[in-house]
Amino acid sequence: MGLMDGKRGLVVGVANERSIAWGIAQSLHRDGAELAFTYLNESLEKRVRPLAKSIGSNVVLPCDVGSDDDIKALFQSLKEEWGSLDFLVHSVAFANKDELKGAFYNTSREGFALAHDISAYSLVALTREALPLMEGRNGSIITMTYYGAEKVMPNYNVMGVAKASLEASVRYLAADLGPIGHRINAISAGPVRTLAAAGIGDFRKIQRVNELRTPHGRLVTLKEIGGTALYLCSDASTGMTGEILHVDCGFHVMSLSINEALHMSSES
Ligand code: NAD
Ligand code: 0WE
Repeated sequence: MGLMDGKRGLVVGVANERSIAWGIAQSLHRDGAELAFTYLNESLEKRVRPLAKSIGSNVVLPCDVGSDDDIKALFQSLKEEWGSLDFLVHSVAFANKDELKGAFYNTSREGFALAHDISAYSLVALTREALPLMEGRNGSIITMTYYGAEKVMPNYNVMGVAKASLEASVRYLAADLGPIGHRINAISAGPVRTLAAAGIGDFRKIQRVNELRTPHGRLVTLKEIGGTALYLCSDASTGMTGEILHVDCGFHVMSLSINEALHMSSES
């Protein structure tokens, strides 16, 4: 008996075994969900297919979320394969690497549009195309966000602005989806060393500051993010929509690090 028995869902955003989307997929699978996956390009297909197979899934489809044609073809294939859908996991973000450092005002018009297109608009487009398959099934949609949407995070720059757009999109989509029985929520995760994070210069420092500032005194795990995703995709969370849940070991409730504050008072 699992929370997700009899439910089918699409997971968008697995690149490798360290992807947050893969952590989420494992949690959903453990509780009985049947999963389909997408991959961005052929080199990632080689990574995603074996991962999908390892949890008994052979529905693995291409999709660049920057392409309306890809998104339409994806849901056409899913319609033929399954006919219906109970949940959707959106775990995709992209900005030009050279705009994830330096001054935010140096963001180019194209870079700003690209970050918003791939990281925020894609949720709107995927939601729209998923709706016909979710009809009458009280579906659940989740997406991944980050604290840089709420507060300035050095170097996160245009991604922070795109995440703010993503979070507002969750609220507007929640209002659209409520009357037809579906829900949408976001998980705001603490820093995890994934492929997307590996491209960031000071990522180690960011993780260290998080360890020191969180009440837990450690970083969040993929399993913990997966557990929250399981809750949000399951009927355990039917009273919740439009919400942003922080799965960050409590980082966002702290102002100063307690360790730091104690250290200072002992010196005075
Ligand atoms: P990841 O690199 O494993 O996943 C990012 C995914 O986005 C990859 O699978 C990549 O193929 C996909 N992608 C990029 N451009 C795409 C496109 N045009 N079409 C389709 N797919 C595309 O890294 P991750 O850290 O697991 O990132 C997943 C999500 O989690 C992102 O939204 C990210 O912003 C968010 N997030 C990450 C962290 C972190 O510290 N790693 C923290 C909070 C939120
Ligand atoms: O959302 C993210 C990462 C998103 C991301 C990462 C990359 C790296 C490679 C988007 N686009 C790209 N483009 C690339 O070419 N995170 C929450 C992880 C992250 O990224 C940061 C962070 C944190 C945390 C960037 C700067 C500062 C902190």
